[in-house]
Amino acid sequence: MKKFEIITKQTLESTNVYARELAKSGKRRVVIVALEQTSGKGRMKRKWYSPRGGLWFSVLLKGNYPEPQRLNILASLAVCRALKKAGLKAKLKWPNDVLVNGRKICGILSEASFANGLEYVMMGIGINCNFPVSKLPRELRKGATTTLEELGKPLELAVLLDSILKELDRLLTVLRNGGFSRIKSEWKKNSGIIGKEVYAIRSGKREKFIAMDLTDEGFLLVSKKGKKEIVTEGDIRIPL
Ligand code: BT5
Repeated sequence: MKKFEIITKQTLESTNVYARELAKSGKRRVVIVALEQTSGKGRMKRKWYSPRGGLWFSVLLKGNYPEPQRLNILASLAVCRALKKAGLKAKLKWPNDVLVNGRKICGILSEASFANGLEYVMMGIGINCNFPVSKLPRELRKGATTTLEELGKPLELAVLLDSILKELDRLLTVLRNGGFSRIKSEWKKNSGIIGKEVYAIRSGKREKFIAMDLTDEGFLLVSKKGKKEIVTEGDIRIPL
């Protein structure tokens, strides 16, 4: 694997914000890890709670890389593979979640800068690891889980990080060799939603569809009464 430079900080506002600063200073292949984030970011200006014990990091890449939507697919698959190796029954949920037993264990925020063409991309990955779910706000506890809750024992963050970076590197190579369809089919196998009913939640509106496929851009292809539609943003909920 081509090496990543790894920078670790005790506390950061957000590893994605810090990565953006590093991108300006010319770094090309860096991983920024924070032991705790004070203002972790989710999509659409949402908050990501990042207490001590979790694995909070951003992977910054400069060069010819795919756009954030495809990166979300790739990064979530890398996390899924690594969590499975750690003994967890990880599943994928479009666009950017990894779940265990139906609960969110990981969220991903991929971003890019297009100032002069594609300048850089980053994948911000947050995994709830060595803390009890009671460290999260009450309203999130039912829908969230941590490796500690699932495994009943702590796991080594450095080992998990290394395993994710290896999987990411492998998947980036597959992608460079034109293999997004292979990534898509592994993603679909691990998502369990294809062919099933899902709710798409966009701009506060909820609509029921059948999930059909992933598009080559990493969007979700759905259908309703035989009419196909591409979901490019928002959230997916799986009916109970
Ligand atoms: C995400 O957004 O899931 C993307 C999260 C990305 C976090 C990483 S950590 C490293 C890097 N640095 C950052 O600042 N961010 C990235 P979204 O799909 O919008 O989900 C956000 C929603 O998940 C929130 O509105 C809450 O409902 C819920 N949530 C917040 N913190 C959580 C946690 N620790 N575990 C589970 N759910 C959480």
